[in-house]
This record gives sequence, structure tokens and C-alpha cells, in this order.
Amino acid sequence: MRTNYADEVEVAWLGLNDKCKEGTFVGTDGCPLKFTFWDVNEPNNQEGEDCAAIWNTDKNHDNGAWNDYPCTDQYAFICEINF
Ligand SMILES: [Ca+2]
Ligand SMILES: [Ca+2]
Repeated sequence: MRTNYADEVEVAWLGLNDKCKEGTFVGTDGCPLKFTFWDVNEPNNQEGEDCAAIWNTDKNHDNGAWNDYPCTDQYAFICEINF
């Protein structure tokens, strides 16, 4: 039984991409970002990376920094819920 799934996740999708304009990341709603926290030398579009994810601070010690990855990679994801 999992008690805290977040502790097991190393990378999670943020729901951001730069598919329309390389280097300009937007949210799933198409809106520009009001805040970014890219890791050093990221986003680097290495081999066509167009989707952004966050590092789990406990696993990688990168302070939750963001990195772009190929959108076809399979990671956990984060959902936003409005209350
Ligand atoms: Ca890209
Ligand atoms: Ca990258």
C-alpha cells in the first residue's frame, strides 16, 4: 500500500509546452507563464524537447527546478483544481 506517492516520483509533468513557438512555454490553456523555475541551462530543447516537468526535490536535490523533456516520455503529472 502506498502511503505517500509523491515520495516515489522523481519527475512530474507541469502541463507546459512550447510546441507552437520554440522557447516560449505556455500552459495547457495556452496562456503565457507568470512564473518559471528552470534548472541551469534549461530549457535546452535537447533533441526536440517540448514539454516541461519538475524535479522532485527529495530525489534529485534540484530544489524543484524545471526541465524540458520529450512530450512522449511517461512521468507522473500534476493536476490543478479550482475550489
Ligand atoms: Ca522545445
Ligand atoms: Ca531539457
